[in-house]
Amino acid sequence: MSGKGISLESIAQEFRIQGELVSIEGIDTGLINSTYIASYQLGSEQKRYILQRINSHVFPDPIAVMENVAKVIGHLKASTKSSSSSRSLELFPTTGGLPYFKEQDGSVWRCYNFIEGCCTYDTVESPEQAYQAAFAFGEFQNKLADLSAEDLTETIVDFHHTRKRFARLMELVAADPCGRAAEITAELAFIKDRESVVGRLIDLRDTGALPVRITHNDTKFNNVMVDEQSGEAVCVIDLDTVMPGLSLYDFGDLVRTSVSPYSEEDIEGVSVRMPVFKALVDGYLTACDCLHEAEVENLAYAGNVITLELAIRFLSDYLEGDLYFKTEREGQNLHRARVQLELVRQLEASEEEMAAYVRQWK
Ligand code: GN1
Ligand code: MG
Repeated sequence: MSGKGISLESIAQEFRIQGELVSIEGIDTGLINSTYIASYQLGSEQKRYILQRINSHVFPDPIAVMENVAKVIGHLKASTKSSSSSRSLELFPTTGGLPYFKEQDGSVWRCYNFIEGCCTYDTVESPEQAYQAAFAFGEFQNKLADLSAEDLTETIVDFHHTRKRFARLMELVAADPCGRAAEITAELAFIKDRESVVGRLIDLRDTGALPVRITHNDTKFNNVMVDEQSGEAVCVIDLDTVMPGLSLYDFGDLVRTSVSPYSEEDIEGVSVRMPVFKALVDGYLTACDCLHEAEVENLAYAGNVITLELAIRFLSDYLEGDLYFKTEREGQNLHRARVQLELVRQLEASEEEMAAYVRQWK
């Protein structure tokens, strides 16, 4: 069973896939959606597909999500700008021709190709890997530069509005719905000291200095498929949050998830590896030539803003009773927030050096 309604097998049958369904197994990936691998036999060949149920608590309008995803995939395919890879993410429609299947209970499912011979990594192991990932996201941004921000729906309103995320945290501290606010005094003081940072990018957007583009909005390092043999980035995945946004949040999230040698769950050894940061700038700017001056100027600060934002989001979820991010144990969101705040500290210490490197590019 899918957990709620009809069986996984029946859901798989809704999609236009050739061959005989052999197996479906759940995989543990991401903090939001439920993901399965469906294997099909076609002649002597086995092919795999990704089936996903969209989390409707996080995405209140999953159909708009799928319309956005389908538009972006179509645009990437039609782009005349050259591609570094021939493999890409594809959506398989339903037998009725839709890019999603809606179950009777309202759950929305979609089906992607499984990109064989590739994998994702949670942490960056070398500057070359960082370059590859940044190149892939830079290329993605470049190809979407001629898509109008009005063409896509803002599926999570104010997703990267760091100032509003900050305000929401303050509300939650005041309301303290789960009686946890007393545990976060130190974290809260640290965040309040950085109130000026939360508006840094949003204010530049509001004055028109930063353009609103179609962006990815979830550019974690592990959202890049990497060829297992060559180590080259093959394509960007997890397009759920493609919508109007700022390129700097995308670059920043790449910094957040790449510069430190450890994952989001590990607080020991959080640090900023400058060679990795430099490789991110090189990869991104080599692939993406559409950025405005104010976007390039702020590349060194973007990581800091979104890392603070993630700390705020993890803390807010902790105060609300862990309703948003998947957790396996109590206190996990608080722990994740602490990891992010440690990274903020480290990024602040490296800010001058990062800015000096970016200036060389201008
Ligand atoms: C969520 O589940 P995943 O890994 O795709 C979240 C991101 C966070 C990330 C932190 C829609 O992404 O914003 O940066 O967790 N996605 C959404 O790991 O909220
Ligand atoms: Mg995601």
